[in-house]
Amino acid sequence: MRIDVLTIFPGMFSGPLDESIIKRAREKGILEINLIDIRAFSQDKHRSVDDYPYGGGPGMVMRPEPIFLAVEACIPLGGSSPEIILLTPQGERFNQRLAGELAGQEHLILICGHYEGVDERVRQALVTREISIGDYVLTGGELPAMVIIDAIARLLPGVLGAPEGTAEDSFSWGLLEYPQYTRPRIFRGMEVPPVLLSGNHEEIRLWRRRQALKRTWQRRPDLLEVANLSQEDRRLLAEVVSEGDA
Ligand code: 9D3
Repeated sequence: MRIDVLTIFPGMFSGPLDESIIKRAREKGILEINLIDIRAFSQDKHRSVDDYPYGGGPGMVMRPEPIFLAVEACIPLGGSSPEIILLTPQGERFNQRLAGELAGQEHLILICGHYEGVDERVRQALVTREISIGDYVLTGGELPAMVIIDAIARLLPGVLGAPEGTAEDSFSWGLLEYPQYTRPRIFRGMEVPPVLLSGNHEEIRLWRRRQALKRTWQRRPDLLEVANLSQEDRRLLAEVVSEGDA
């Protein structure tokens, strides 16, 4: 997969995309990330990328020309048309479903918005979808672009090692995880639940499932509304709810 990122702050991307799993995905050639400095496509002598809003008002607006030229430079002649995504607080909320959808594309162009926004004609004539990563105010689209790249990268075939922890079964999907422990068995007086040392795999499975359901019920009851629960899950959940403890 190829991802072109258009930004006025390409330096912000050094680090997060050069480490760990994304670094390896790039080295393996599974993921190609190109950082494009929008300012390099500004034609005026001051290399300006923003201007005053027509009609007045506070702040600045990103000029259309450098963005159009940068996007056009990314579109291969006679190739399949890339998805052109504007990162903006006004976009569709990013989630795992959208990550999966985007991971199926051959070529993405991510445009990082800034200032008070981008000229509306970028939306009108260039952008194929708009994405927000959540309801909080950031300074620009750069961190959202990195979040989206990270979520997509781990879904690309061959990026994660064994597709064991990757492809969660339909039952685990959308539940919070059960508590995990490693050595030592007693750390600063806090003990590992004995069931995990019992060697009884069925007991362990039931305990973990119960813990996952309990945690989800306590912290994210909204997830249980849409979760795919088995008969056994419903029984365990009913126990957890009737207990009503912490
Ligand atoms: C002060 C300007 N705001 C007026 C209500 C709108 C605004 C525009 C641009 C607020 C923040 C930003 C910068 N943020 C993004 O470009 C952005 C973003 C975000 O702030 N939160 C969640 N997802 C995203 S995606 C892009």
